[in-house]
Amino acid sequence: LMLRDELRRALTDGDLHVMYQPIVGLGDRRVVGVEALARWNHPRLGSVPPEVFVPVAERAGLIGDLGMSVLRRACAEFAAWAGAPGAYLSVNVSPLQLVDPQFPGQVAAALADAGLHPRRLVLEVTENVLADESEVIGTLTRLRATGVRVAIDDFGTGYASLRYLHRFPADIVKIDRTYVHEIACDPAAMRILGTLWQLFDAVGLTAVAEGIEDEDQATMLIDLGCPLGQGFHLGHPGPLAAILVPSPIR
Ligand code: G
Ligand code: G
Ligand code: MN
Ligand code: NA
Repeated sequence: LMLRDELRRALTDGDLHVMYQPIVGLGDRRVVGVEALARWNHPRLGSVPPEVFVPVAERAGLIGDLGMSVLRRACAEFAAWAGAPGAYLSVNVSPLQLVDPQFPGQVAAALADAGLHPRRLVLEVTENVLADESEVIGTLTRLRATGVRVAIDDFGTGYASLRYLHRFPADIVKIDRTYVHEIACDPAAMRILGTLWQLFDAVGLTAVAEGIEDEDQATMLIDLGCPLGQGFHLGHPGPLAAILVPSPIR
């Protein structure tokens, strides 16, 4: 059984679907955004995780199709969701998608077809894409000129230097969950995080702490001055309809 062929079939048959995890204000717990996460339920293999099928798609030259299929579906579902007006949709993008010159045009078409304003979309890229700078920076700059925003995903796990932190065209920075988990037991990690906000402010990045798994972590992050968070404690990935939004006070 070739996973590559199965994936190709899944793409044609539309077997991939999308789960959404809320991104919330740590102070008021209001939903400010949702991250789209691709899911594949194979009829015989059961659920195949993205850690497995994304690299397969990248090697098989299918990541462009897979990425656009996820993006188009997420835009359509998100546009039809009335749960959190003004919230943004955050979609993961492979570095390989960013070197395809057709990508910005495809994103614009997906947004237009869904009737979604570009400001409602955030594209998540890992800091490792910065390794081969020029092409990727050009693509991201073009996208941002249309209003689409960019998030640096898994911040702290790669090798982002100060130099590209201030040259990289981004709006949001997502602190990797390994850091978030360390702050509970490592005072040095906490002090480092506590000073990063100033740096992020200086370069105009809004921070999201990832992987928040309990209230202690949430409280510590609030004390450290982190505005936004995501994690199992704040909401698991699921269908959009399952995202509980605080009802307005009447
Ligand atoms: O959904 P989960 O937390 O299991 O995701 C595991 C990894 O797969 C994460 O690194 C996430 O960014 C990645 N991932 C999930 N959905 C997509 C997608 O649609 N495209 C890409 N490129 N990566 C994805
Ligand atoms: O790399 P990226 O940040 O896109 O990864 C998203 C992945 O993180 C998803 O697969 C999601 O299921 C997972 N995730 C989300 N919240 C938590 C959490 O609180 N703890 C852990 N361990 N994983 C989480
Ligand atoms: Mn992500
Ligand atoms: Na991440």
